[in-house]
Amino acid sequence: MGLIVYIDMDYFFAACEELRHPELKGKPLIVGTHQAELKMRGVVQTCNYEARAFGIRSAMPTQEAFKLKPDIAYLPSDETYYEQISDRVQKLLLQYGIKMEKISVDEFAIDSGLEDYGSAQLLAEKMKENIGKSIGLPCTIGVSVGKTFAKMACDQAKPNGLMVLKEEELESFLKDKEVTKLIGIGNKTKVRLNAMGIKTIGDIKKANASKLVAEFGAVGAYMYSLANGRETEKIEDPADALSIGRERTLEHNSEDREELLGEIAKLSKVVVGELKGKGMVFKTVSIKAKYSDFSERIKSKTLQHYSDSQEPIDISARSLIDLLMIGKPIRKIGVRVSTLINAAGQKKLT
Ligand code: TTP
Ligand code: MG
Repeated sequence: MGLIVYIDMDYFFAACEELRHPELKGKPLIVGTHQAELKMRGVVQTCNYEARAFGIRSAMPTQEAFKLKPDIAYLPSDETYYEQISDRVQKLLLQYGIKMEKISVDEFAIDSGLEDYGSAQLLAEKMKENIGKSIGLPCTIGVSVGKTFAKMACDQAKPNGLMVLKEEELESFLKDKEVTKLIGIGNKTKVRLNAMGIKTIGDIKKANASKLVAEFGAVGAYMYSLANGRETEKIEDPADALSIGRERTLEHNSEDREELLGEIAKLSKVVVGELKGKGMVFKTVSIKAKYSDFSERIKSKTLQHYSDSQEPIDISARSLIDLLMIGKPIRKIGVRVSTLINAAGQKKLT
């Protein structure tokens, strides 16, 4: 594995709207969950940086945002359009790098295959410029020795930034940061860590590894190695597996079957959209759960016939979800279809 280039589009949904409504550029703008007539019932999905200057943030009730900036521009979310732009960014990035993982609608992790920081930085600069010129959108890029550190560099460089975080700089980069800056550590874990006298990532590094494991299990081992600058997560390139998938981290950990199936249905809709766009049909459905302790399980089902519709995915999910609900809260859910052939039925994708 070479250096990882991690790309996160800036204020993505709102930036996509500015692209087709250039008159809104430079003015505070919210993209919200609800149609304009019902906007006060919804929440802010994202907002541009002009709106952030007023203290407006993702997940804030729209009503609250309007209190902070009464004359702010508002647009309802149009996720089909954002997915299209996301696909264009993905296609553009596929030209670079040896492996790419689409992390979310606006995040991509690329294995550059490069070992030296200078060349990786040059590659990142080219990508940033290309996304800006060809698509017209700003993004921020982090480059580092692994996916997590590259993402942390990216977060720190936002917006419209580029940061190369070298292995030898990791210790000082991590040392004084609050524990929640480590990807995967939420507020609950933070409270428990604080109770153990651990406030910064540097404190995790100095902590006793077996105590962390005793307290947090796999999560403890994970945070200890990251705090020590060791990173093990690989780039998972779906092209290797000839499949199409999407996953999403849930807003709260969940053990609610219907809620999980609802999330799966949203993901399978997007997967089927991409599948149809590529003119493909599938025969295997996989559902993946990542649990609160960071362990993962994948369960699959093979259909009798090829399909390109959402229904068989959602029906399969109803039986697969029971195999995944093992008494541990689920933090991330994924849907993937595989055994793909093109809809004409002849050629296997290679
Ligand atoms: P993010 O990358 O977290 O946020 P962003 O791109 O809007 O802003 P930036 O990266 O510059 O900080 O999320 C990507 C998109 O996901 C975002 O544009 C809208 C959507 N989203 C929600 O719908 N709800 C949320 O709570 C969050 C955080 C994001
Ligand atoms: Mg973003």
